Amino acid sequence: MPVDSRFAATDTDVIVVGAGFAGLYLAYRLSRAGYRLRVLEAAPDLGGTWYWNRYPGARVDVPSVDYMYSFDPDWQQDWQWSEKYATQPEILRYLHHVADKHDLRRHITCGTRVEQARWDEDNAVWHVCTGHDHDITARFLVMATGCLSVPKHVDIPGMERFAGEVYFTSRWPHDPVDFTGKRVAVIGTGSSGVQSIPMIARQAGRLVVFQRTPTFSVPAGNGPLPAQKLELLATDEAGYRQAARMSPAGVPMVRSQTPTFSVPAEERRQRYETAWEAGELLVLLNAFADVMSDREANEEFAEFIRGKIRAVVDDPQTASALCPTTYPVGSKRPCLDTGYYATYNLPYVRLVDVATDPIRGITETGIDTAAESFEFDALVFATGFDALTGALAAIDITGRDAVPLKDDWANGPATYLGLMTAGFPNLFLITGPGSPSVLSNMAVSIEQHVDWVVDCLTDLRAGGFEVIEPTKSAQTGWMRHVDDCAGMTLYACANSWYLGANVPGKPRVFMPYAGGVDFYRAACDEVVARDYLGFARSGSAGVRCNDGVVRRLQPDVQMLLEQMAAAGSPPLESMSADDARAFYALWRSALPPGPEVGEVVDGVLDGDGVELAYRLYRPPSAGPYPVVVYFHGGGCVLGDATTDDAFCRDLCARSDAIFISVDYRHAPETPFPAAVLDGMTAVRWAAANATELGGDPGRLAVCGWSAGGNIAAAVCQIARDAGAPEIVGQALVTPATDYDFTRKSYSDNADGYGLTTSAVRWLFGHYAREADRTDPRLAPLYAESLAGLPPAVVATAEFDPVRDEGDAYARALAAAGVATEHIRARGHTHDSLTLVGFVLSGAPVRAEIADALRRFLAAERLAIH
Ligand code: N01
Repeated sequence: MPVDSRFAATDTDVIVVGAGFAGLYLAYRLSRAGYRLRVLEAAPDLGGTWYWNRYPGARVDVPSVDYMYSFDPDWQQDWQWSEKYATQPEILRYLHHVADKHDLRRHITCGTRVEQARWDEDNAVWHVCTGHDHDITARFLVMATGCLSVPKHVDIPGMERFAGEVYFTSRWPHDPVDFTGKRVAVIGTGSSGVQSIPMIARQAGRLVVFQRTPTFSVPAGNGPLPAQKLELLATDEAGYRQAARMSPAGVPMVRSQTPTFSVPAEERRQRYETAWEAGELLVLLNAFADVMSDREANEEFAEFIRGKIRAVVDDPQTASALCPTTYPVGSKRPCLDTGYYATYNLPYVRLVDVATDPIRGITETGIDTAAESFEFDALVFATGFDALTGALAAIDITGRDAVPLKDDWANGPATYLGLMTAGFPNLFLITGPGSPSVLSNMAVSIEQHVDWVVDCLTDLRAGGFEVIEPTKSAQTGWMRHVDDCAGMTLYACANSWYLGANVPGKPRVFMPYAGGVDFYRAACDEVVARDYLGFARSGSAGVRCNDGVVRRLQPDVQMLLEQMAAAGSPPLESMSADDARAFYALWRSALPPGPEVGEVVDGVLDGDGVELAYRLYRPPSAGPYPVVVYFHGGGCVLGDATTDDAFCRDLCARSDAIFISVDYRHAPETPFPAAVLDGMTAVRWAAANATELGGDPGRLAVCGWSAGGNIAAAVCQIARDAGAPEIVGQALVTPATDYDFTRKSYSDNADGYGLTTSAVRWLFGHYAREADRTDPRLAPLYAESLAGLPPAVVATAEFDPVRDEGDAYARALAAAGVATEHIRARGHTHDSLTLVGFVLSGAPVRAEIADALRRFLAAERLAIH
């Protein structure tokens, strides 16, 4: 069933480059969907990475039962893995078995390297040139070229001089290599080195390992297939596979929600032990929620692993050299090993730390380092790959207007969903940069991509389209989201191949999608459900461009909103004020606790005959401190002095100031202006009692979130007009400043982002009357003048109903000559900045707010003293 086309006829409908795991599944799906296809493979046989990487010890590092196709549910009848982690020959046999069983070989041409691919705009076809056929045309080109398929060029001088045997783990000979009694060097200690070194040591007479960067490696605990997994599969295989698809990394697993330091040291140690004993990389990095995001948490875990290394390796100097200390665990891909560290206890195995004794060059007989000359019979290079983009760059691909892909990606790859790239119509990438790929179980990610691509071709055909291409803005938005995901992690802290840092001259860009397989899949599905959002399509049906950005929220904010939507919380406005308070208090108390501070004291302040409860946070440093009076959020209806606990702790620790969170009176019992009057009472009390509280009376600021921001702004105006107390700075976080419901943000962000417009109306209705609307104590934006107010930092959030009034207040302050820093928090919601420990992407914004407070408070100190 060829594609119905008004465009030029083509030799075939689809050309697939590569006959590895992805190419085989493409052949299966495309042939079943009725496409004419050709799979072109450079190697003499199918298998991709498993064809080439046949070095001794080569194994999968995801459990075998997870690393297989799920489209064929018959595996229990016709395929059984022999071990928890299968060897390369077994995996290759499996791929041959799949190809034979589903008659896929007839689509594959082996020994055929694709050298060039050119998009022909006039005829809407790809011209593909190979070493053999000069030109094959196809409507669609799918790159199933693998993420780790092009070996990195070895940049050690003298390579050509060595007279002995030379091997590359990524291009291992098919005939057995016998190292018996030989002097062997292995260069490189990534996964390939770690797997092959113990095997080579079994034969070699002498083995020297040249290590540039030590790795974190976990004992695989290889052996029989894990009984628990087998049982789950036997009971409900479909459910098991679905759980893998909806998991963070492609193996059924629940994302840890527990921050490391939220549990005592002994429990942490036990959890580390359990993760270690599991012998699974994905389990390891899921020991705690923040292993990959919090430097301190990561360091504790890294030290646990270093302890394991030191416990195995006898020689303390070698053990120390094998312990990674220069990058966080997980930021370079960890390894799974069998007896790796113990190998260094063998008397004829030696480690040379290239970091301290660099390789000068390769000689005719061996390797010279700065300090020593070594003689070898064989050199083994386990030096890695030009990852993720290497295989694409190896082909001369030119797109629209004859632009080469290499030039287009000169500053790093840019894709939409990791599936396509703007300017290159009908070119699909399987597990391309910008998708989870190497951070996930490749089998699951490959299947998802192949399914998406083939379903897309089917949808194009059904819709009368021939050509599809992402829009620039969709792609830019996606890449920003990819960056946002990576930005919440520690991945940038290592010189890894994830970043291209292993290849000299390669742009340093974090390439995979770090948000997780589950969230990634949701984005891909959403794009389709929204009629191919972010794509332009054309064909006999005409041209349809559905421009748009699929992910504009910060990734963790998106996850939180999805979780909340799934939990189905009732809307505030459906509750009584009391019920809403109880509900709100429960939700805020479930938040992670926030950082440690020096001291937390609950008290009651007595000012002007009004008693107000407060919670005081003192920094851990030595005082006296500046003092910040804080007003909590909750629309002047909900919340109390404790409901913003984590946020106050965070700001206290960051700004090194005392924070006093005040429990002002709430509506509807005591409506406007009670909250503002209480705010003034609290500020006067703090100014009068600063010294007794350990504070510095000359350095007083206010801060508030949401309705608390409104109070803080109003208090500054009242204090200015009264001439006292002196307030030296104001930090307003997503403040309400005029409750003008006609503003655009009230309609743009009416629903779906936590705080809804109807909830703001409900809160406003409890707090104030329409007649109060222009009172500056309710609507500080209505003040006659904003001149003379303390310097301000105003943080507004993109997806917040009250965004526009916060923006307007920041502009008005600046226009009135008030020193104003306006932070527009991209991808944030009304409350996400306050969700410390939950919304990591809020941390940089909180840091900016705290920095501003520090400056306000420090400047005042200089002026006074
Ligand atoms: O490659 P690598 P790999 N002088 O880049 C060193 C997958 N895989 O083939 O870290 C001296 O990790 C380099 O040092 P440094 C898996 O995803 C999976 O081992 O750059 N040393 C590093 O130690 C894996 O992560 C399995 O400082 C030099 C090593 O060589 C990925 O493939 C098995 C050097 C390269 O390590 C890549 O693993 C194998 C030089 N000039 C691979 N140049 C499974 O288990 C480089 N190095 C499924």
